[in-house]
Parts: sequence; C-alpha cells; structure tokens
Amino acid sequence: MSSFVSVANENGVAVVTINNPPVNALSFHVRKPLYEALAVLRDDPAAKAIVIACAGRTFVAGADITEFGKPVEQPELRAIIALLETIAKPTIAAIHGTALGGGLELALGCHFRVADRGAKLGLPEVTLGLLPGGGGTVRLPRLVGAVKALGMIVSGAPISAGEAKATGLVDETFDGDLLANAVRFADEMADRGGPFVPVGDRNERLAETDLAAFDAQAVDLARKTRGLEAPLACAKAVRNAIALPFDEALAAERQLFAKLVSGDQSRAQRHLFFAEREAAKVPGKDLQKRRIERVGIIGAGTMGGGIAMAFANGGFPVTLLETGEEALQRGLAMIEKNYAVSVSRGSLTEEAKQQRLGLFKGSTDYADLADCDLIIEAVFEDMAVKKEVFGRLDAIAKPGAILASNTSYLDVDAIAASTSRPQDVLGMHFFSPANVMKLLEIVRAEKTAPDALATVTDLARRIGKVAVVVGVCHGFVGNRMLSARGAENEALLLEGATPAQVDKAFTDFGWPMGPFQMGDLAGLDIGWRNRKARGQTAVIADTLCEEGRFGQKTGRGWYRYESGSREPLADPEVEALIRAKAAERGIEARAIGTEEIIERTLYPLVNEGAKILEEGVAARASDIDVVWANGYGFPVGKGGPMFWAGLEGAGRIIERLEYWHQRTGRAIFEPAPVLRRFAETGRWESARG
Ligand code: 3H9
Repeated sequence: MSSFVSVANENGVAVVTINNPPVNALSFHVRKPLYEALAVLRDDPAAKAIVIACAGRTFVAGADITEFGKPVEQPELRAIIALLETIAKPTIAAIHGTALGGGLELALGCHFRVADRGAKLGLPEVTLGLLPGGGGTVRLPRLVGAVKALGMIVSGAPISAGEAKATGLVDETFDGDLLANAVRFADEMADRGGPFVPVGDRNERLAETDLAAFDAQAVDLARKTRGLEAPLACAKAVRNAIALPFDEALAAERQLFAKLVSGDQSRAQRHLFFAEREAAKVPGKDLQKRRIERVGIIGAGTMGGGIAMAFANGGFPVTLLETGEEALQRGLAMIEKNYAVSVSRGSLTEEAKQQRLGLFKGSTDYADLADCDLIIEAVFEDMAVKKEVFGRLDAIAKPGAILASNTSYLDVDAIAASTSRPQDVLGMHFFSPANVMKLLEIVRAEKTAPDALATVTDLARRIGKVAVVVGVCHGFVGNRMLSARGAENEALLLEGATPAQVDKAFTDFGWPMGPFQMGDLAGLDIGWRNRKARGQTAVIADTLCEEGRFGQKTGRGWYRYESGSREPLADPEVEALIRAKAAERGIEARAIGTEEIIERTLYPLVNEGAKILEEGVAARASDIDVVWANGYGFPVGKGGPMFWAGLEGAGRIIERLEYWHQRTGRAIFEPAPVLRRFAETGRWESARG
C-alpha cells in the first residue's frame, strides 16, 4: 500500500481511498498504486464490490497539470480506466467536492457514480486548451447524450450533483456520510448481481442523438472560438463518439489530446492557470488576516454600485454611502434592477435576489461607516476629491479598518498621506462592470501594512475575483500598458490604415474587439474628457467628439451604427476626416499591413510591461499576464503579453522596436533593459521579484 492510495475492506466492500492533497490530482505517484490496487481487487474474492473515494476536501480534481509537457510515466489514466472496465464486480465512484477532468473520467470508468449533494462534476480541460483525454469525450455522451455532453465539454463549466443525477451522469446523491452511503449502495448492487455494463458499452443514448441539432450546436460553437483550437477539437471528439465505434473514437481522442497538449495554446492556458494562483501569493500571505465583516462603499454610481454588488454576492453586508438622498435612491434602484435582470435571465432566484438586497444599507452620513471593516471609495476620479473623502474617513473609521480607493490612475501614496493611518490605505481597482469582471488590481502603496494587503488579497478570492498586487504608478499595470498599446492608433490612421483594418488585425490576433470598436462601445467622450483634464489632445478623436460622435450611444463614432444595431459600419465621413487631418500634416497615405499594426501596438505593450517589471510595479511577469487576460481581453491562447513575447521571440520584438524608435523617436519604442535581458536569458526579471 502507498501513502497516496489505501485499501480497506468494509463488510466485503473494498474501499480504495486516494489521498493526494490538496486536490487529489492523478499524479504518477497516485496512478501507479491505484492501478496496482485495482489489479489485485479485480481478482480478490474477499471484495464483492469496489468503491473509489478520496480523502480531504475533494474527489480527484483532474490529471496533474504539472506533468503535462513532460514524458508520460506509465500507467496512464487511460490504462487505469481500461482496467476498471474489465472488472466484473460493481465499481462505484463516491464523489464529494469536485470531480473534474481526469477525476470525472476515472468516475466514468466505474459502473456507478454516487455523489454528495453539494458535489460538482465537470470536464474543464477546454479552459486549459485541452480536451478530456481520458475517454471523457467518448464516455460522457453515452450517459448524458451527445448534445448535453458537448455543452459541458466545450464550456468546461461543472454541473451540480442534482443536475448530474437528472441527466444520468450520477446514479444517486446523498446528504450526510457519503462513504457509508456509497458502501451501502455498493453492497446493494453486489447483492442485486450483474452483469454490470461498463459505460463504454452503453450505446442507447448515443443512438438517440439528433445529429442535425448536434451539428448545429457545433457550427454555432465554431463561430465563437476566436482562433482557439481546443473547443473545435472537443466538438470533433464528441462527434467521433457518435460516428465511430468506441475503440476508434477513443484512439482519435487520444491523438487530438496529444496534439493539443504539446501545442502553444495549451501551454499558454496552463501558464495562466498557474499564474492566477501564483498572483495570490503575496508577501505576508500567512499573517493573521484582519476581520472583515461589513464593507462600506462610497459612491453609488455605476462603479460603486457594481463593487457593492460584488460584495453582496459574496455574502457581505454593505453600507452604501452617497452625498444626497436622490443619488442614493437612484443607485439602490439600479442595483435592484440589475438583480431583477439576473432573475429574468434565470441566473438568480427571486429568493437569492431578496437575500442579497437585504444585505444593503443606504446612508448619506459618513458616521454610518464607523462600523465598517473595509471602506472603498468610488467617487469622481480627482485627487482633491479623493483626498477630501479620505480625510473624512480618517475621522470616522474604526481603528484597523482598511481604507481603499478604487482609483484607476491616481497616486495612492498621495491619497494615503491625506490620512493619519497610511498603513491601512491601499488601492482596489475594480473593472467595470465590477460585479461581473473578475480582475482586481490591488495597489500596494509605500506604507501599506503587509497584513492589510494579505487581508484584501484573501478577501478578493472570497468574492470570486482574480487579484493581482501592483505598485503605485500612473494607471498601475493595466491602464498604463493600455496607453502604450494605444499610443500609435491615430498615427496608424494618419499614415493610411482605416479603423476597420486596425480592428481586424486585433480580432484576427484573438482579441474580442479592436481598439476603435472598443472606444465606440465605451464612449469616446470619456477619453476626451480625460484628455482635456490633462491638457492632452488627439487630433482625430477630439474632432469626432466635437462633432458629437461619441460612439454607439450616439449612433456614430469611429464607425456608424444603424438604429438598434451594434454592428460597426465603415463611415466614409470618418475616412475623409482622417485623410484631411493627414493632408494638413503633409502625411501621405501608404499601405499598412497587419504586421505593422501588431508591431506598433502590441510590441510597445510588451515593452511597457518590461518597464513595469524594471520598476517593480509588478512582482512577476505572470502577474501582468493575469491582468491582461482577465481585465483587457488578451487572448488566453497566447497566455498574456509577457508569455506571448516568448512565443513571438524577444529578439524580433527588440529589433522591430529599435526600427520604430529610430523612425519615430517615440519613447514607447525604446527597448527596456529588462526586455533585452529576457531576450538573453529567457527569464523575466522584476525589481520586486
Ligand atoms: C485533465 O484532467 C486532463 C485529462 O482529461 C486527461 C489526462 C490524460 N494539477 O485552485 P486552488 C493546485 S486536465 C496540479 O487554489 P481551490 C493549484 O495549482 C485537469 N495542481 O484550490 C494550487 O497549488 P498551489 C482538469 C493542481 O480550492 C492548489 O492545487 N482539471 C491541480 O480554489 C490548490 O488549487 C482541472 O482543470 C491539478 N489538476 O480550487 C481542475 N488543480 O497551492 C483544476 C489544482 O501550489 N483545478 N492544483 O498554488 C481547479 O479548478 C481548482 O484547483 C479546484 C480547487 C476547483 C479543484
């Protein structure tokens, strides 16, 4: 017996327990003893049935992702499942926590699956750029039907034990002692007698497949994949399960898996998986956390309301503060409306809506924030206003309360200095809509106490955010790099590109939309107002705004929009404006290719990331990737800007940056020393690493 797999006999039922903390991944040191134990139990007359269960907080959460990309050590998961399917006595998976990926595939190798009522089951491989490679694409459709299986495999989203029971994935769900119930279930099955049919031999549900519906779903999917290979491979594999004999479909799945696992997209997505977890590791993470029970939010506008909802969704009571009763009621009404939309869409029950609304307390009096453990300010983006708010907070907040600013750009050190307790001050930069977007930049100011930082990092996770700690600088990591990415946008237009051409280069790269479409969606007046406040200009965008072209909301911006449509249409008026502005500057139009667009937008993005590392504003290159993948739509199949720099080749990036630097003299093109060192060593360095 091994310390990772143990076997016990409960009144003739063999219980095989996997114990590989924290998530019982199927590492080699688990697979080997598991295979050996099952091989013995298959022929052991003392065992009339076999239950596979897990110790700790969860059933097997998948293959061991750290083993991918290395030579596979035998026995593989597939061999374990093949062995399971040769066992004549009943085999039962007892599932608690999450049965994910290879974990669910292992369970599919059993005759029966029983689950704790709180368990979740899914095949999330697609989120790692993979498909289920342990027979999941071939066995799951045999239990739940091909259309349902395709939906689960392509979304990667787990389903509840209740839904799994309703669809036929799980045979029984239990409250209370799962293992005792599983053993009783196994006992009953053994008494009932066989033959017990392996999932691989159950073809009835497949025969019912409505192929037209299946193919329509697969076509719909292909339209949404934005260059990702895995979802298409998933659809192909499930189609094989319908069209090919079991063994052939299994072999085809294996080939598809092998191709994906060695490809760049899966490497990139696996990088992001670990990067997100790494980002949570901040100095002081093991310190005693401060108690956060009630959260105060100042400002009930779009941002403040969204932040308040994010906390209420996480179960926290929230005090929402506004300057006047009218603004407060408007904010609360907006929150109620947002929840009502979720109810009408079926993503929230009426009961849950009422429960969440019950967590809100509105106020117009700062004194009501005195019992809050964390207070987040989401007022107008102006230093004088922020300082005044923090001065008032300093007077009323309880000792040890964490005071956070939701600023997107401003100097958090200066904000902290307006209080007598800078150790309790930090930035929490949410992204709009704050109740939906996963990213949270936590801004560590010079004097922020480590335990305050650790508390907020921990809290972010509890409300479902992906948190990244960043340092103080104008725009922090995300918005600062966004400025570098957009610095050449207008120059590209003046020199001959069209907005549609630039946007297409972005969407071909895998972004959900390009910068001009994005501008029209967000509203061009926002950038205009910011530029005016900072004494900056943008020749074309400013003129568009002066003409009242604010984007989608006015039906005209960089593009024009038919009434009621969000489809951007090229506008000859905008093209004429661009050419006129170019002529005023004596710039002649020339052909601009996709490559040049990428070089002048995404290479400066990487270069700015390198400067951010050099200054220690980010502790790790992977933190920057997490920011860009979760907050700005950087294609996950490319792993974020800093990972992509490795794929693209740092040498090439430097060479082209130097070329553009020489040609334009612009600082965004001057290669950062950290980028040069990355080109030499293949490793990103940070001043804070
Ligand atoms: C697969 O199964 C392929 C097969 O189809 C084919 C095979 C042939 N491996 O997330 P947490 C680590 S692909 C290795 O913070 P939570 C994680 O890095 C796999 N390590 O916990 C972290 O380490 P650290 C399909 C793993 O409670 C620690 O465990 N399965 C794995 O918030 C805790 O993780 C998946 O994609 C792994 N599979 O969430 C599921 N999983 O402490 C991936 C976790 O050093 N896992 N670690 O930072 C998850 O979604 C979440 O971890 C889970 C728990 C929901 C299970």
